Amino acid sequence: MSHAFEFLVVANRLPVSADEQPDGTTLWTRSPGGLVSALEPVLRGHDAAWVGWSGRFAPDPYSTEDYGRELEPVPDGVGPCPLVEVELSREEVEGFYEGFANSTLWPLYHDAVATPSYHRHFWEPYVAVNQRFANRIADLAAEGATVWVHDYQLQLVPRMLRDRRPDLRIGFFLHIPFPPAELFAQLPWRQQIAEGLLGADLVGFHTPGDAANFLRVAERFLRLSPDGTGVEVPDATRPTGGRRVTVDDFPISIDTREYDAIARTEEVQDRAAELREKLGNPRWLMLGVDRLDYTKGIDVRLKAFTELLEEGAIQPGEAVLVQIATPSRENVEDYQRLRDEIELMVGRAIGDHGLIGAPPIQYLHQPFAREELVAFYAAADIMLVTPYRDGMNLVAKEYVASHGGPGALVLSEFAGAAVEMTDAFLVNPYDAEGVKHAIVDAMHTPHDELDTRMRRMRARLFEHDVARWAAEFLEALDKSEWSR
Ligand code: ADQ
Repeated sequence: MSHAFEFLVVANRLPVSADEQPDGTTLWTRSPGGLVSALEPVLRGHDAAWVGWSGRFAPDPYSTEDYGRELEPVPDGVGPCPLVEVELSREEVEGFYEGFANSTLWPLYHDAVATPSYHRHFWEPYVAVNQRFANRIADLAAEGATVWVHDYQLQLVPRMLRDRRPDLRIGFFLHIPFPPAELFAQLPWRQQIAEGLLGADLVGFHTPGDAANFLRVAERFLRLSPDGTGVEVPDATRPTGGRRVTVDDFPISIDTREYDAIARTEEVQDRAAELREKLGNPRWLMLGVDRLDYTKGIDVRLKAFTELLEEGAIQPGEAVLVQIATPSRENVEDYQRLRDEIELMVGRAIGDHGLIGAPPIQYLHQPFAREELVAFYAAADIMLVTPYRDGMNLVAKEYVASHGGPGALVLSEFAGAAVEMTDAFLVNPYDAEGVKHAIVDAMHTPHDELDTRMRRMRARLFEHDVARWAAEFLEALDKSEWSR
């Protein structure tokens, strides 16, 4: 592709997935998601492309099995804009993605709730893959183009890109939390990561706390002098010898109107009623929806719910907990162990407290279509979102957007969403008694109060949707020092 683009979105994954079929052809499907729908208008309005990995493995030049195999190029028209694939081999995915991204950075950035692994054989492919991304972008971007890099898999890209293309306007957004400096200190490559991010003109986070953590890291490990809104970094290519990096919070959101509209359809309303019916029309339908990830605190709510059954605060048949846990990162060992732990907890609770035909917990380890998820949200009286740490947590927002009437959101203080959603029943997920209290409180709060709290959360969510998030980030990038 020799065309030079004015606007590039860069993320680990392309907004499509490629499934290789038994007959050797590739089936391309669009991955629906908040980021794609938020960016769609911007992508369409600009001369734009999306750079990322397709999810399939590039041939390994050292493998005889792969001899002569080539990847079919991404066909035109499958995405919202031209898609540029960065090819990754199976080995690179193991080191860069399953290794450094998901076994080092993911646990470290989530308060080390699982022990991060620090291996040079993870770091090296992380550097190599980030460099490949940077090279691709450098070759594709028009003079003075805007580049928006996403997430923890690509933190070295801003600096690598600036080294080759100082003319570009570079924004970076982190979708997960940024840890406190004391924890970030563990990372053997802390300086390289901090410098990598500071290659951007604008670095965005979900919450003010994340932004403050990052500025403190710049101070402590790079000996810079940040102020409240950014930091000056040395830059020999500038006449002043330096440039300013803006650092700010941009809490991501969802397409609120779309969730609300889906929830209002007759099909979804009927399905919500049918789900309640099938679950035995319990007085309280409680719901958890998460990727099966150890940061999400699925165990927290299972434990709380089970203890409430044991203590009689919930009578058998009175409440049902539906836990939807999407399969996730199944090649990473911690995730395999977590699945066993969760399924043991569910099995025990059903064994100890189930009635014939009426288990107190329904566990679904499956992906669902959006309409079906919305039907669950619409049906649920109490939504349980109890992560130990979460960048934002879109599920909390999706519930509020989809649940028109009175309903209660039990929400961890350690989710980014808690900053905005102060009308939720906020809990400390490490405090088992506190979580139980919040659930009981949610069960017995009068409907008119639940209704008022829900209305306030919905009003905020309608005003702050994902389109506004993207627009505010791009506007701030536009105003960053680059343009002066
Ligand atoms: P995630 O950790 O994936 O995202 P979250 O924000 O909750 O967490 O988003 C999960 C998404 O997956 C939601 O849109 C949800 O509807 C969907 N989903 C969950 N279970 C599903 C199922 N069974 N079938 C289909 N869809 C399902 C990361 C960060 C978050 C941050 C987002 C966005 O960890 O903190 O909010 O990025 O920045």
